[in-house]
Amino acid sequence: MAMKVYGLPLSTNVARVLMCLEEVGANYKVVPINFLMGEHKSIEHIARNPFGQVPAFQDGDLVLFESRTISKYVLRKNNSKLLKEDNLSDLAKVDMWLEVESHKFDRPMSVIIYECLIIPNYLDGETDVKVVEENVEMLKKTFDVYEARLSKFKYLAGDFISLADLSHFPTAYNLMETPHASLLDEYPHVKAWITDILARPTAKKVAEMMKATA
Ligand code: GS8
Repeated sequence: MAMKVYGLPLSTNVARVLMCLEEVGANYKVVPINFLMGEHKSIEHIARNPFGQVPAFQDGDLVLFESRTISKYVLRKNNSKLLKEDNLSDLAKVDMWLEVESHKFDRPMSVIIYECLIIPNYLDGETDVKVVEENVEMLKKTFDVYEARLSKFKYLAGDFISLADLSHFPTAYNLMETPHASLLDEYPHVKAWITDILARPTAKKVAEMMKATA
């Protein structure tokens, strides 16, 4: 039976899961959840994700939420090498950089995306420039660390690609659509690493799905 992902691919947290499903060639189906109709707050959806958010995920009787947990489940189920589960220290590094992605990259980027893309394009409002500047400063501190790391290793956890890298894909893809994409010119190793991730066939496929639902 096909696994089900509830949410629209344009949501970065949904796209993260889709990327993993594509990486392992899984049989899956996207079940759209319409935010404008408030479907994410419906009783049916709250039963899948008690925070009333997307994604939610179903594989038979198993129902999960939290995109990074779902991603790990999908990769483990398919014995993917993207978690490095056969090597305890590599796996610890994958987990560590995945935490960094969640707290030090995704956090400022979510605000930047909301202010620069969602507010003007979907909510007919104005970007709060001060809030964006504060979050760009936060992002730069993260990129300083990434630049140093990626000047020594090809990928974040080491010289192997992992979920820690791929997990950046949806938000990095959106960064390129904001006026702050040029920030990457100050970070050549980070720019090359993001270019490499975005060039993966799975990233291109999910990017098309994101565009189609934007
Ligand atoms: C965050 C989910 C989330 O913020 C995860 O799955 O990784 N830590 C969780 N989802 C947003 C959509 S952005 O992709 C969402 O559902 N927002 C609607 C809301 O909070 O009401």
